[in-house]
Amino acid sequence: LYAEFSREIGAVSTGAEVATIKAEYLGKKGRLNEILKSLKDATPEERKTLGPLSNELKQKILSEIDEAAVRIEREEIDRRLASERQDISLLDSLRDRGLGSAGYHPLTAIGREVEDIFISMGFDILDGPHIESDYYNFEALNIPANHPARDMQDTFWFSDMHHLLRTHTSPIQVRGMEKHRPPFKFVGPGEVFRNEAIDASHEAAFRQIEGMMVGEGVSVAHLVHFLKTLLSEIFHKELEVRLRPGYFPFVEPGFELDYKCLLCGGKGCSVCKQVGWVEALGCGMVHPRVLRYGNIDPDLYSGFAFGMGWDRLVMMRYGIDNIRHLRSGDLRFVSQFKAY
Ligand code: FA5
Repeated sequence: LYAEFSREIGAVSTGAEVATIKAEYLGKKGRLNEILKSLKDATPEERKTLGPLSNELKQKILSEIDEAAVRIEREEIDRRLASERQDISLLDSLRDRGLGSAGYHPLTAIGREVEDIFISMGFDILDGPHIESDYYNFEALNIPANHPARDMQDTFWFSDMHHLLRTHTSPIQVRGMEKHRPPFKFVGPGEVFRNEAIDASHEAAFRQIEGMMVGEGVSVAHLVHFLKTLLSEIFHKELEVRLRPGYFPFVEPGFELDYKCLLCGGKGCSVCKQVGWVEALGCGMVHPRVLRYGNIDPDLYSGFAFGMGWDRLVMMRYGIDNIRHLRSGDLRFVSQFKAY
């Protein structure tokens, strides 16, 4: 009986066949049960040896049936893996079908480069919401209600007049101070929104990268060092930059940093408004009142902060002469930036 079973079980290739064999040998009317039934006609002596023998046989058959079921399941998985295999990158097949290829949008590509540079300098990456409260976007940044500086950024307000689309990434400074105790340094990249006239270098939705470092003895020298390192790593060369005094209520002193326009070499074009320099970022030493809003004692700690225009960085890096291309959704534009 076992020899016959072995031959049959060795040849099965489906789960249904295994079930049939199981019924044939181990079912109520199965072949093993027939043997067990016939034991009643055997002598007590014969029963003594045949009983344990048939039990042993039953266990052996059961375990081989289990093994066969596992083997078949595994074969079925292998078969499906082979037949349902998919090329998840799809790059080659898209190219073969003449459908072009995937690539990062230049804003994404530069964003990742900037994040990597800051991570290598020990900065954390923080995030914040697009919809902000008056408190985070203005008040905690030393811009109280009715302060004229509120008019520097044309704000999209919600009808409750307490919420708005953030006009800059600076609210991330306040959120960062709530989470971190000095010393700390972080950057916060993201989309910002302003209700303003659009031209070659101004959008109503654009990106900024906020940066903040707070600790004992942090000075303007640190600020200049980090910004210079960032710019030379992004452009793979020393950029010609100039630092001008700039007014932002949340820093004191405040500066604006411009770089020599790479599109016209400083001669003047539509992006730099014929002045030869592009406004890259605002920065300065964090105002003591802002540190206090973050529960940081300005007598013990100082810090710098900057907010950099991400779109303009991308434009300089790739020689893009109009900011509107970046969000045009025009495939002829984005397909020029390939991942390989
Ligand atoms: C600010 O938004 C400040 N929050 C920056 C700051 C942060 C100062 C921390 C001090 C400390 P400003 O409005 O100048 O500043 O914008 C910063 C940069 O964003 C500009 O230098 C420019 O590169 C970019 N930018 C501003 N407006 C636009 C726009 N409409 N389209 C594209 N880029 C813009």
